[in-house]
Amino acid sequence: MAPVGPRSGDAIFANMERVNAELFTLTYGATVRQLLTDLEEVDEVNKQLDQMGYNIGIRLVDEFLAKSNVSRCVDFKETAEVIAKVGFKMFLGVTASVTNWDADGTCCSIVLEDNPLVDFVELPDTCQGLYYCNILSGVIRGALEMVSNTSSFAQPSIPSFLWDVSLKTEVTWIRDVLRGDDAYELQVKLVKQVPEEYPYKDD
Ligand code: MYR
Repeated sequence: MAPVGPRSGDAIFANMERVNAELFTLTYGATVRQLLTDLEEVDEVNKQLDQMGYNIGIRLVDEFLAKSNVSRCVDFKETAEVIAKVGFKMFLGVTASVTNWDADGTCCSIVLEDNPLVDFVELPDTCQGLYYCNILSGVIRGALEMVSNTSSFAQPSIPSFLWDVSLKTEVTWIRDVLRGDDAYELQVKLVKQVPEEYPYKDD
């Protein structure tokens, strides 16, 4: 019989992390299931998941900045890398890669090989049009509205520390393993950069 003794802190934390991740995955699944019951139409569920993600995303940036050592990104390319490598790791426990940049650096894909949201998930035929992970597109869209890039918007008349730039994006699924594709791929398209001047005047 194997000796029974105190388990190392690392083992306990690893186990807690696994349990937390499973609980999160199951809770998300229960939320999607409830939305399907309540809203009946998969298109409505897709919209609702996106909106829930957006509401989370606009709040996530503060936590992200508080917990990470990341400072302001210089452009959209750096921001996309930070989301894929640091943001996904922090909030989902996996990293993603950024690919398929267009020529002017305003459109890219974030590709996830591993997606803990879909552990234990199999979609029935009645859910064919469902974007099960649509919460993620909303999270990215919301988070990007709250970040500010220092040099991507030039406004020479105002000192750079007095303005922020909100990034308005469209985020759409290109590939989805639950729909038979080989990976999860989100296209992130920068539509507009909106300068937000601080309401601050030094008289
Ligand atoms: C800045 O330029 O202000 C820093 C930009 C940091 C953006 C980080 C946003 C984190 C959102 C993570 C999304 C995770 C999805 C699961």
